[in-house]
Amino acid sequence: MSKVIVTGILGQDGANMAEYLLDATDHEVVGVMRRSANPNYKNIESIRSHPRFTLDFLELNDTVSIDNLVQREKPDYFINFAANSFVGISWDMPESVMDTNTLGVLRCLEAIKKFQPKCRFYSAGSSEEFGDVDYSPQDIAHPIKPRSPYGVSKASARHMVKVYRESHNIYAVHGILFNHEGPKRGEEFVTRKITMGVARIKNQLNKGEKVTPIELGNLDAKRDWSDSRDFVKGVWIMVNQDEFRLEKTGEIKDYVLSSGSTHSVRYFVEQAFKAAGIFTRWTGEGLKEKCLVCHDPKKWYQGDGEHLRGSLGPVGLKINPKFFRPAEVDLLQGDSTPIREELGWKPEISLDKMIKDMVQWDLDEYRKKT
Ligand code: GDR
Repeated sequence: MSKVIVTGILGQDGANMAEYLLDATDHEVVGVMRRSANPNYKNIESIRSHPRFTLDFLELNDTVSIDNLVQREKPDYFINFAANSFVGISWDMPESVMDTNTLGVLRCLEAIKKFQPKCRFYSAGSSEEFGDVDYSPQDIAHPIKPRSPYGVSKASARHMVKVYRESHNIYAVHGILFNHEGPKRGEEFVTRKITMGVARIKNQLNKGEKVTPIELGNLDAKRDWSDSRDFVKGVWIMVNQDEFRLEKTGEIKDYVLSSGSTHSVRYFVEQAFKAAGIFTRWTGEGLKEKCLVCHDPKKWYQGDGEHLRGSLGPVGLKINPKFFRPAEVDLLQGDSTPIREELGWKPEISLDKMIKDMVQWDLDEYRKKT
């Protein structure tokens, strides 16, 4: 039995990783969180009292806390999902983002080097490292062209991991993960913001109440979305790639995880409303664009079925310029062929199934609250 440290345990990926390991392996899992005055344990409700699960603490900004954790727990694996993970906020606090996402990784690598050199390390990289992309789909060889302080922080961490792997012989991997979502997703990310808004609007329509629209920024951005529950399996394969590799090369490599398909934010909005049984119709352009919603689309048409009536259904979504970013990554689409062919990973949950799961989860949550 091995001991696996999973940082960021209260977040989506940390919680999914721990759930997966407790279910699929016999390893001990140490879930690691920051000390916080008001922690939210919702994502780990199902595993908190599991006999192979314990909670511990760490601050990525504090070398002493990382050194102590590694000395105390003596892990076989250290999977670091703790991060400042919201791209949008990274322009407002670039220094803190670099400190957590880049120096934090460096501090973990140093602690492993000093106290537990056989420990395997996973660093959570991002498609945001590709940024202003040159070609699609993006593979591991795509140039690093970040568009945000967040992207810079992850790209720097990637180089650091490589240096520690090559200079100090540490089994350290930096996975390039494209967007990954699910019911445990943080509420500030666009997918969860949409599915929570859809659940609210569904209830408002049902009760005949005034509809409060979802407010978003750029609807045309395209992302390669997958389900986090598929990705944590890929991460586990990456830190055990010597076991999974079909051809025994002895080489430790970084891999991309992605679905290979790309869709716009607008598509996600339409599918999320559809999953809740709500019809949508777009009107207006630019900042005036709106998405109308209703349960019965017949109300929207004249007799010939072509023209919108003067009085339209309620607005379910409108644009708010404050959600636009200073610089946008317009399109991401990943090429995960190497991990599929060399290590046998493949995703199992389709985008439409994931959207349905998220909407259903939020409808249930909304019902519990009201
Ligand atoms: P992203 O995820 O920046 O791709 O990073 P996010 O869900 O925040 O944005 C996706 C796209 O949606 C557009 N968008 C909005 N985004 C948010 N959050 N809120 C809005 O109101 C909104 N309106 C439009 C954004 O402009 C963007 O184009 C995620 C994070 O999980 C990173 O940590 C991770 O590394 C990458 O995915 C891969």
